[in-house]
Amino acid sequence: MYSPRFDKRAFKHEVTENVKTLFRKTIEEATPQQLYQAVSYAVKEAIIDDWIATQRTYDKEDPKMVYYMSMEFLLGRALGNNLINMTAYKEVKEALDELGIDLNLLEDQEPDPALGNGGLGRLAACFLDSLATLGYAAYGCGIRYRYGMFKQKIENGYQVEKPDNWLKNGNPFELRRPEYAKEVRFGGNIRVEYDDKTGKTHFVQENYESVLAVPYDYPIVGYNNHVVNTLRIWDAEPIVDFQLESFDRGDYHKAVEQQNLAKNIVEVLYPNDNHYAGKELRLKQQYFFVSASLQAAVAKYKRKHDDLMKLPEKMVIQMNDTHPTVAVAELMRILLDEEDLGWNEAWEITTKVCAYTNHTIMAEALEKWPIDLFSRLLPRVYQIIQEIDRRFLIQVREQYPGDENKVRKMAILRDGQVRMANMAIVAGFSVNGVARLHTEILKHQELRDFYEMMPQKFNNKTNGITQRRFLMHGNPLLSDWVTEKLGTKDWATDLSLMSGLKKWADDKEALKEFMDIKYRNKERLAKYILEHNGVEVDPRSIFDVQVKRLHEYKRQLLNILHVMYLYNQIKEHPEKSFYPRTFIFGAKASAGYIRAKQIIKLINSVAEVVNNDRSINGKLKVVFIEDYKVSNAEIIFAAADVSEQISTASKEASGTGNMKFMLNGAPTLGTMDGANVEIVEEVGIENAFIFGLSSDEVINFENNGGYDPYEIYNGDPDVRRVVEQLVDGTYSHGDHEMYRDLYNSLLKPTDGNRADMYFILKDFRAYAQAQERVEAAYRDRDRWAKMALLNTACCGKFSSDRTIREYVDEIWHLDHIEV
Ligand code: 26Q
Repeated sequence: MYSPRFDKRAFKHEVTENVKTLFRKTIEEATPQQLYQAVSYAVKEAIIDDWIATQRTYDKEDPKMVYYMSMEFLLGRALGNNLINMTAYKEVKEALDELGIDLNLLEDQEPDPALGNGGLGRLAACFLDSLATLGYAAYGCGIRYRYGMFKQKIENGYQVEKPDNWLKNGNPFELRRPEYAKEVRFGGNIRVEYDDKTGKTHFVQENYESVLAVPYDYPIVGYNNHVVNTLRIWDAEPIVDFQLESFDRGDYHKAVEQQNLAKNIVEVLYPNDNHYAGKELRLKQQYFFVSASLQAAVAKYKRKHDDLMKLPEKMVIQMNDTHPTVAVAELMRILLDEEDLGWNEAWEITTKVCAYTNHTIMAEALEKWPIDLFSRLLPRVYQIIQEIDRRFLIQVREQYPGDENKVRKMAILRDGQVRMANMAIVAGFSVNGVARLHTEILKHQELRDFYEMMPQKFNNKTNGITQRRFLMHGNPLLSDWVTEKLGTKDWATDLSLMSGLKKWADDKEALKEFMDIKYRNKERLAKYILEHNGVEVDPRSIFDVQVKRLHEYKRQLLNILHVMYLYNQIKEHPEKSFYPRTFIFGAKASAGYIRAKQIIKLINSVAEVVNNDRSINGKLKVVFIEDYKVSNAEIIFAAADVSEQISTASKEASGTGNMKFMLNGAPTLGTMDGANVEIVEEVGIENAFIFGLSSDEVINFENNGGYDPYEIYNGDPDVRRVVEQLVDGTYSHGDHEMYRDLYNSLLKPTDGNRADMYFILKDFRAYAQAQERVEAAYRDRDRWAKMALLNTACCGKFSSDRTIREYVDEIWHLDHIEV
């Protein structure tokens, strides 16, 4: 078993001491924030010993390591999660109780480190948790943004973005490591030097600007195994000391510029989710952390080894989407220019080290950098990309003589752009999608030419989530119940054991306990909603939840149009029985995504009308939860009855929220998209509510110019009615223009897009019918309880532990370690 981490008395003493030395206060005098800090430092104390021991083990055993490179790590709060993974949560809670401190209140003092947008960033965080838990050597590599994802306020129904100054009270868990700082260079020109003696050519970057990348290390605590891995996020500092050097030399301008460059680079996370923005600063961010991370990785390797050809035996780089794919060319640069290898050697190493994960097929998310911008900022890296492209196209022409169409589609450099995905595929030894359907679409549609040329690179790794955060921490009641019913806590590291719950699926008593827990979690969420939104919701109503980033393809608009339809029904047929429902939304819209913001406003407008209509007796409530983030997500998943996963089929690469709902016993109401397909496969279609066009049907329509929404509009009076209500003032205090753009988007081609691009009207009737099936199922309490329980029981596949095992076995080939 586990050695006790916390001697209760010593821990209490330490907390008391910390409050004294940090704040010169007693426990009674300290503010909750100060207590949070004091407790966190005491917890960090305990982590540090394991951290040191883990790193010492790595030093000794020299295992192969994965560098998970990502622009985003959406970690969520550390304190509670660290205690869970140290298996010390309950003891610490007790110890604090004895000091008169409520651990939950302290946890709420911690700002969510929100260094990510949504799915891709949270996936990276789940992967780090699983890597540490399974005992693999891993580094997360990223950026220490001064401002993470913005905080969302809703003012007058509109989203307002507020800066997220998450570091303002310091960060107890991080460690600054100035001794590992690296210089990163931008711009200037490349001088070619020929060395007569060696016959070698050297490429020297001149007139560049540079910054100092300074790493901050963040402990990643494995579950119950003393492994502590590292997330290394980079801060930028000016390289020239402003006062003493440049200023005195009169080079004032350059000094100011470098100061600004350093400040700007890590200032803020781009809040775009699934959308490319060709901003120079974004490219600077990418190169900044990639270059620093690679310099550090190669230096680390060289401390122990001198044969660079064997680098692939000790490290693998996983590129989280195309955002860090400049790593390909940067590694080449380091090997060619700094390590003096020849092209063939450098290429052999690079192509054995780099692997790429694709997270989207949406055209607007593909990174294509203008060549002039790219080559100006990264002149040497650009030269290298030219050479990679040149050699690759020779191969294409060899394999497909005369097929210039292939060349056009597969080139890395084309039409004045650098296509990052193409570079990642050409250089990577592995290309993976994130759910089976998504990978199939990549192979046979989007990346077909590449798949035909190099099928061996393509593979699928269906996403997963960590049950430690999303069940043990987020849903302690259900967590304890599962442990009791299974007679073991081993599901914490082996989620397939959940299938043992199936035997309770017809046990009345067990089902009642299960639903009682759901009810208590709904009460907890109702309290949160009352405190944060001032709206009262009834925990006996069906909690129907859609929480995720706001995007047209995710179809929050379909959901709210359906709410408008239900409201019409209730008003028109007050005599008809209607099971009370609460529709809960949570979503941030990218700051510049106007239409997404209109949808948020619409949801809030519908909420205002519906929630204040006394005539419907509270049968329908609509709630928009402000500032959806990891910490409130944990509470929301635990309380959900219905999981809305209604993206236009083929558009959602995987989804991971869908898995978190399933884990917490909420059946999926969704399309056959992303990982929903595999969820249904695990739980059985009778335990989900599936509707709508298939991905093949969607793709077919798309290839044939779409469909005619007027067919539906004219043929279905219920649809026509809600669409008209967008412009008749019902939800806009008589303003007919407020939602005109949404109205137009459904019926007319706009900005070169097809009408109803996301098939909202086309799928509306099928969605409404699926919602009717939800209501019927919910009325039958036993049937519903069984369905809900079976969702929890069948979620085993969706642990990120399973995903990581697959990455390790099929891509990374890491050595297992024990501390
Ligand atoms: C790109 C260029 C410039 C600025 C921003 C971006 C950018 C940022 C974030 C592009 C895309 C993203 C995020 C994508 C994302 O979260 N994708 C989701 O990844 C999940 C994990 O694999 C999947 O489950 C989701 O289906 C997918 O949408």
